[in-house]
Amino acid sequence: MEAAVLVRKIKNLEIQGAKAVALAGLDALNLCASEIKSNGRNGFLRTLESKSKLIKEARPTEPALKNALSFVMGRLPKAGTIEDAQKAVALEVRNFSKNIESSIKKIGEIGARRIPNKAVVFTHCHSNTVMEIFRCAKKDGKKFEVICTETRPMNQGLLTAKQVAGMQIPVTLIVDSAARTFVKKCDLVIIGADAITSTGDVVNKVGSSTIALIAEEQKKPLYVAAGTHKIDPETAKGFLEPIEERPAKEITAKKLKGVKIRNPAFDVVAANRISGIITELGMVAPQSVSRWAKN
Ligand code: RUB
Repeated sequence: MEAAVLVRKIKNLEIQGAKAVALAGLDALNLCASEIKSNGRNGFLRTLESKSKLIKEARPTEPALKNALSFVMGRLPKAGTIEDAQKAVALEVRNFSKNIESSIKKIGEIGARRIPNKAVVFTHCHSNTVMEIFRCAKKDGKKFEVICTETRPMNQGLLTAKQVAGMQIPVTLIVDSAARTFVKKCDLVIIGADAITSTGDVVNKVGSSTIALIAEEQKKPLYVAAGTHKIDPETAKGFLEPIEERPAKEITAKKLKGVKIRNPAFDVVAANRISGIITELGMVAPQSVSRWAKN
């Protein structure tokens, strides 16, 4: 596959979820490195840097993607041939990808311990990390059920429901607007994340902040499952996490005269509404992000 095709798939959500986006972005960078035609090493590196920037821009609210690509670009050898640089890209892409996979495995084990036997777990959108928690809890012999939202406008919740059912876990799919009715009936909420800010706020699929408010109102714990590669270092410098605004056609294909359509893909769950962030380093308080991020 060509790098440009992969980037298109990331942009149009054929590849979705922060983990899958980061892994696909790494693959795209590796493909770019093998596609670049350049005589000199410096030209190669300049072109690769601009390709890396384009890949990062495919999904603006994805620090895991940005961190992964910056990590690889920052570890390329300072001297040597183009082939040396290409080999280094391939090696670092492999290393970072393995890192993401092992982080999710660890989060799965830690998160599964928070699911009590016979629990009803509420989730939103589709998170590969939350899926791993469900997989581990099932493997541990826990009996539990899942309620998930359909997640308008792109219906990622249908994938969640399908995968959960595939694990032989009872699952109920609801419309997003029924969230309050069903959070009342659940024992805990577990959602994924696209970004973690330096103050411990979490950015996830639009609707997450409403679910967090309901969870607070109903006194239900809300956990966020997310690896530390999702921390956005830019937020520590004072920048706000950018919220991706997606095309109006995702909401309706109809032309509605005089109607403005807004389609933000994400919203922000305040740190004080999060009972814990489940990371590969352990269950941590969102308020302690800046401390554990350095370790
Ligand atoms: C997906 C979304 C998910 C996180 C989970 O949004 O908000 O909750 O990405 O990440 P989109 P992970 O469908 O717009 O990509 O899969 O790494 O747990």
